[in-house]
Amino acid sequence: MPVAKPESSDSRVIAHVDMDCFYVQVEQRKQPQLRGLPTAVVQYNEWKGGALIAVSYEARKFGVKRSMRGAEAKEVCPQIQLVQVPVARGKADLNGYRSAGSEVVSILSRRGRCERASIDEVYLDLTDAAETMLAENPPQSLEKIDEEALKSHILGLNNEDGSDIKENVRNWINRHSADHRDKLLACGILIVAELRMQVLKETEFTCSAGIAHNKMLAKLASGMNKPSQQTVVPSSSVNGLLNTLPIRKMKQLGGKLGISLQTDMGVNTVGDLLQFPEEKLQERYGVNTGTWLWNIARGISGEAVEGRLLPKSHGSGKTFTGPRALKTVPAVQHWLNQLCEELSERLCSDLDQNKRMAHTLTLHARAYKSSDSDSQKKFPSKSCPLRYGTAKIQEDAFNLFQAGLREYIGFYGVKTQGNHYSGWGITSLSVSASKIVPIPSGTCSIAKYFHGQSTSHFSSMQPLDNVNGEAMLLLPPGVHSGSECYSEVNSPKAEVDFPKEESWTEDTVPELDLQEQKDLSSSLSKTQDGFTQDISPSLLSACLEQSQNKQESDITKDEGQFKSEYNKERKGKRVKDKGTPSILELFKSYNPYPFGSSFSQELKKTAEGTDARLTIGLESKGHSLAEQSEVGKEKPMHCSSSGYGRDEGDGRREAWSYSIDEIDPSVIDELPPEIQDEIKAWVHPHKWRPNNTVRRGCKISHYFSPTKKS
Ligand code: TTP
Repeated sequence: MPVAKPESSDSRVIAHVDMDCFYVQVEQRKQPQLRGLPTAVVQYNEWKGGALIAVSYEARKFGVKRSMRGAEAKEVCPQIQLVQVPVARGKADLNGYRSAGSEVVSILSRRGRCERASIDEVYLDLTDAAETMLAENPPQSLEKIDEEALKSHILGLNNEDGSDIKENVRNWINRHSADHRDKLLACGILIVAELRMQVLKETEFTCSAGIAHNKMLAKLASGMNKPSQQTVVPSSSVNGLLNTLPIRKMKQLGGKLGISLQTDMGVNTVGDLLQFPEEKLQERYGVNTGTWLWNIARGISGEAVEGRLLPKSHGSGKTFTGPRALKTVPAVQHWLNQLCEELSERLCSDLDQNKRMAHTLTLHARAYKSSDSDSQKKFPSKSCPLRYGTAKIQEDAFNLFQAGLREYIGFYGVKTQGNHYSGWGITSLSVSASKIVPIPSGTCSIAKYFHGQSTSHFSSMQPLDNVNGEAMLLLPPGVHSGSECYSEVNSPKAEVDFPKEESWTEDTVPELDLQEQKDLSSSLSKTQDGFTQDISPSLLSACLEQSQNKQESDITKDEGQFKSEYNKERKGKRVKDKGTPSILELFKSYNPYPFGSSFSQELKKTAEGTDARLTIGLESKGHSLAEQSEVGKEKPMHCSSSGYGRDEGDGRREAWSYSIDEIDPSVIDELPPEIQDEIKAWVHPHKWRPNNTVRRGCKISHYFSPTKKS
């Protein structure tokens, strides 16, 4: 939670811009004949005409609400135009809305720091622009003030005496006696009005805005007068605004914290918080939250506008309500595959267009258990480091699901009926990719790129194709998905920064309330600790795998850059090149299931009583490695990044075996020295010593990202 500045020093000019009935506007731009008509965007399904997800202001006048189904909307407004959300892969396709949002962002970002807060929401820090205007071209010097600015709602401005409202606004903007902060807000009014007009001109979309001295107040204000209007919160009106504001309406207080404030402290409005000393709030809710509550009661918020035009995370999800609930593992896998395919596509295009990579994959689901007393139990969200490539994401997501399901249903608590699990159903599924960071460019060495590369995260994972869902669920935990390797997403806390992030998921959106979306953002951010800025070595091959034609040239470019950087790094050290060899080629062809390989056999023979193959890249703890290999006797063991896994109580760690046959010897020289040493230790096991540690993050296991054998 940000440490707030004292109120008096907050002279920033912050705007929150929110598109009006956004999806409707996007559809109306596509079909201009719908403009001005009561319209709603509906996510179609057979049940009562599907769920409304956006409603035009004309339709709202008839009482149409987002919570309605299409059929209900028709009842209250027979002439309503229902437009279906585009569909791809059997689910809503939001790409058109996303890019429409980007058009708006590109316009709004012209006057100051801009933070894209969701698909249709933006924060702007216009302080510099306002200061410049005040110094060079103050409102008083303007011949004419734009009509749009004059339509602004200025909280606290008395419009009840019958005077001309626009004239009152003009006077407020032009006040010579105003303090510096109000003068800055006056400039903000003009700038935001101009930006909104520009958005309308260039995109045909209307939007509403709040203008204040901080994000919290600007956000509160933007929703007060819609559509296509702007609202201003001078500091003198802050108390009046907050005194009567229901506590649950406040950003971040829509959930558990808000409920606790109401029930435990008797706080119903934000103003009610004023009665509590800071210490009391800290005592009850902890130091940070207590201080934060004390501050918001006074309209103080130090949260900065982040310069971020791109989403913080990507997500893809779908709900399966009522009879559509998924009740078999294969059904879940089918949908997960669709979701992962979409996610992977978006990750690749983010990489392609913005040179950014995501590092954490998270699976969320909602489920029910009909025959369980603990029916309130939530399906645990699971996350792991993200490996690029559709097949890998699908594989990892499925394993995350299984880990979650095992925990959710209780290991032995499942009664099976054929391939159906009578006791549970999945009502929503989503996969998200977070911790998105730009690829470091320029001087980074390959070693730095790869440092901390996370490999697979599922110990002893079996290929799934031959195992039916039922069997998978009944295998002991360590056998099929290695739950110790998954990090559980923490429960959300109050210090969430925004409720609607692009991580929210399409089909789930109608059923996710804002708090839940916020919770999702929060939980995603909680999983990010401990990750280094790494790049997945499987990335390039993964993207190739996904879209051969389009991506190939870019990938090749990246590979070239990648190789040349590494070559530079090696400063002329001779790299053997026999035409094909490249570590990237190796990644493309790497086979993670090398059972029966001659290498493992060879090492078995030569490694002086210890099965050396399983110690590569691992810190073996306790258990004999041969014992571990028993687990994967029939099926190959999988790798896991030791950095993310939790040891089991018995100290067992993940294992990973390689086939030397699969490693093109000509690429070995391209590897960093640490890795070369490690490989040499395989090939000359007599030189291998159990305690021979290589630098953490530079192990061979960090380079070879396994994928499911096709
Ligand atoms: P909102 O900004 O919440 O709403 P809106 O733009 O439709 O209307 P308003 O003028 O009141 O701001 O959401 C932006 C878009 O996000 C919305 O047009 C459709 C989509 N959305 C969903 O799909 N499901 C939801 O539950 C919400 C809240 C939004």
